[in-house]
Amino acid sequence: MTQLYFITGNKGKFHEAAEKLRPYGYTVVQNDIGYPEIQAESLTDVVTWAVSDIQKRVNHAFMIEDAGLFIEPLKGFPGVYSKYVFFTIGLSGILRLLRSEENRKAVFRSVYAYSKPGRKTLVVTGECIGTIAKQQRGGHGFGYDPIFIPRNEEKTFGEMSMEEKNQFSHRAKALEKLIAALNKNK
Ligand code: ITT
Repeated sequence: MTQLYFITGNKGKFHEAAEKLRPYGYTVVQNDIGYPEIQAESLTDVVTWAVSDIQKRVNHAFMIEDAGLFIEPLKGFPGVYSKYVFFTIGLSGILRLLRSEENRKAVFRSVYAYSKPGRKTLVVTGECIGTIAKQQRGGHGFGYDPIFIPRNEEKTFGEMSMEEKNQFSHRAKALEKLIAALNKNK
């Protein structure tokens, strides 16, 4: 088993990544050392900047992720502000903003960066298209999971097991690309 250090303070993200990567022969180790997140317009800018900051303090391989929910009728909000919005207005605040809105299209995005001393940093992305539910449903997962229904599904992510969510989530897609890139760069 190869160890992969995942620098994150989010247990939900860590558990999903650990479960997704286990069958590929990777053991994911959570490392919660924290890092500054700049205010930027894209998730990729946030991870790229964070990688250069972490590289000054960490001298082994690591990966980080920035993720967010982009809601079409809200012009992409909360997007890069997903964490702040989750802890302020929360899911009920988002549902209130969409109360009289027919268009409920949204997309979850995930960007992973993998850094190894002496190697070029790998950056991969994953997306999951779907809609925002009329109300919160389900107690699984974390964050916005109870209000997000992936395309072609009836259940919210909150009503799915981790195994189910991991078949097609934004995080799962990004991690599949990361595995492919790591195998190619071995
Ligand atoms: P880090 O320490 O890894 O930065 P974080 O909680 O700040 O953890 P992100 O910035 O990547 O994570 O994500 C922003 C927010 O988006 C996060 O707090 C969640 O509320 C939400 N989020 C991210 N991925 C999600 C998912 O798969 N399901 C539901 N909500 C998610």
